[in-house]
Amino acid sequence: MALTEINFDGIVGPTHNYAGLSLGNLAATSNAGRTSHPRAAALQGIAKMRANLALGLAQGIFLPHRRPDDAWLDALGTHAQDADTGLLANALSASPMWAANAATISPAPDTADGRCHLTVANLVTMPHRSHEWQGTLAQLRLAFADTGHFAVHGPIPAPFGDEGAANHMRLATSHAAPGVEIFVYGEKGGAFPARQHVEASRAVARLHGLDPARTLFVAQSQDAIAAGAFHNDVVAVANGHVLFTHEQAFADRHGFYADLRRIMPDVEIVEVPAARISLADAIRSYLFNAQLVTLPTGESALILPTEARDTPAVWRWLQDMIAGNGPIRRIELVDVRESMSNGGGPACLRLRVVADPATVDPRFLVDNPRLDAIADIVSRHWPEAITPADLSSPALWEQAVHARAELLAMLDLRELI
Ligand code: SUG
Repeated sequence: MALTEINFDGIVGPTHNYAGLSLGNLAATSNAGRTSHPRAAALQGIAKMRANLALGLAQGIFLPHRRPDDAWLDALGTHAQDADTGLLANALSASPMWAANAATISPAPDTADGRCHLTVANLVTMPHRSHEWQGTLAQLRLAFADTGHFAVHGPIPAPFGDEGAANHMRLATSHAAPGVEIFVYGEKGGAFPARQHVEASRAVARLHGLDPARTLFVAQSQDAIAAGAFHNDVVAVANGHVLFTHEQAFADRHGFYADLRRIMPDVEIVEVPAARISLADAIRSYLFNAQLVTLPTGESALILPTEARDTPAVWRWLQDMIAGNGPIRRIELVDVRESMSNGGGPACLRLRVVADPATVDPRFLVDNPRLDAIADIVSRHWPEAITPADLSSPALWEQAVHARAELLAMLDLRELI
């Protein structure tokens, strides 16, 4: 079968909660202390996957990690029972759901050895995310074990922060054609941490064997980071030959667009002016944290969170775009509110891998019957609600470990336990 884009969504884990751990992520910090609904959150994610299947797209999954992360607490010389509340919250985060931060992917047509390269993201900037890579790497090594087609790399060493695909874009005339890979990094300074360091981006490009003539390193604008764009995928998204971006996403947009047009003359840049949609509205609505996908018909579609409809300036702009002659012809809305309240939109929840599905371990691919079986486990075992006080409850920790074990057993993935 030909190369195709597979979206791997992180299944929302049973400890999903609002602990406000992500400085610079305005949704997460403003919802700190709220009651979360892990069961509803996971079912929303499953409904999004079903909607993608209905559009004719290939769909995969990544599994929740073990929480609390006893191995991490152990390495810190403590245990869930006696860890302070801050460390415990960091050990309980369900943040692996945001699969866009799992790894950076360079599809086979872009790499020197003709294999798809994947580098697990080290996520070193945020403590609650810094212990994800081990659990992610274990899954990447299983899902992409076929070394004839895939090369899986370990994390870039600290202190060079790497946030994975959330700060990486690929443009190509078709999924199977050589692409232009764009690494978007944050400059140091500003009110909030810049999580993607250029040193990490350059290392990933070297490890993947990318052609320097088709690889760009682009700085995020300080304004975007200061407005809460802790990842580039909150202000820009690319697919096929379309770049959809906010006017203020990049430090030097004219230089970037010129470089891009030189490498890819037929690129279509859909730029949203700040005069139509402010950075604040773009970030509130997650307009750019959409999944920009190519449908089997060849049409481009934008899969948006319902917050885009609820933000008047954004909805007006989208209506105008659809009525016009642009390359994005269709919009679809999905409800992922529980994840959105932690700053994770539709695009954060998925990792795109361009590959032949026949080369991927089938346990990581889903159709509707498999999603039914996952939804059944979620409905029976995921907590309905978690309050801040619940985080120190041994009963919650036990339920979380048991719920995940049930899911892994059903999916025949016990080796991840
Ligand atoms: O890293 N939220 C995540 C959201 C990640 C969104 N991903 C992309 N944009 N691709 C983050 O900030 C909140 C968890 C908390 O605060 O408890 C959190 O980690």
